[in-house]
Amino acid sequence: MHPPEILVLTSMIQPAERAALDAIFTTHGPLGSAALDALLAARGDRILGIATSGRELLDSALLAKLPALRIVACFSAGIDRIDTAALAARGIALTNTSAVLAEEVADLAMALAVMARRRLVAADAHVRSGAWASGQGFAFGRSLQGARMGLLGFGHIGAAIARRAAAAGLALRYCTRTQRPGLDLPFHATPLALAQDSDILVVATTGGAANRNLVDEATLRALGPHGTLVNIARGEVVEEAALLAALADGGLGSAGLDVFLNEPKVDPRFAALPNVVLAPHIASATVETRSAMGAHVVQSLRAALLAA
Ligand code: 8YV
Repeated sequence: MHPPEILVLTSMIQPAERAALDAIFTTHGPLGSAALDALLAARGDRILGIATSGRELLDSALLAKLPALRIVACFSAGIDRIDTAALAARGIALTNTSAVLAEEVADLAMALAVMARRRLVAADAHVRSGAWASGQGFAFGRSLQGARMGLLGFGHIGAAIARRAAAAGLALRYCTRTQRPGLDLPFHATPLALAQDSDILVVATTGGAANRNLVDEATLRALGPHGTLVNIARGEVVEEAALLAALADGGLGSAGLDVFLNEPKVDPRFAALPNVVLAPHIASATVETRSAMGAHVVQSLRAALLAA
């Protein structure tokens, strides 16, 4: 009995978990486009599962070449580049790692909020440059104590951020498409209303076309000159040109960003801004969490394709 064949579209699964996939499945990929086309032409009808990530495109054209596909296991929370409607129409299972990585991503969201409001990047430079030693003063930051934190999105990640923020003394409010029954926090129906009632706005929504520019110029400027934006979701959710302008002219006080519109080719204007913390999409990127995410992918595929 040959092991079930799966297609691996992502190179982000760590070696130990990739070895686990190789041990129980016949694995193909990751492959360049020409080699992938050749594989699909030769064996596409034998591929039963896919291991992918939120950064890979899995569209209807690719799915059409996989008539026997039964499961897609996604090594990420975000599934905005996966044609989920096409999967649902064919009854193909889809799993992701939202629950696995939520605590890790929430840690980084809180770190970005603290670093942005307490000016940690500028503080580090102040010491390294010798400015402190030479007697130069360092301007105050803004406190998080009692600050109003608005959560835009309240899934696994938003809820994990809320637990941390509540324990740290922040006053929580949220905005989601529909109000959450039983969630005893102030609800706002729009991002603008949330920003008008927040000192810190944390973007924890899904990405994709439906949420493009959800955080627009008016919302950014409603946070104000002492306000802070944190984005650990997707770059396209925030109107980036408006963000750059508001950070540059003081309409927005500070930002902590782990995601960008055209990452990894980040707009060079960010590098010139002293009031922004920049991270290279590392919210889930720890040894422990990436290993757990890979194990979740292995288990999802095993359960779907090797169940007794
Ligand atoms: C991924 C992400 O975890 O989970 C997501 O949606 O944005 C990332 O942190 C990482 O890219 C691995 O796919």
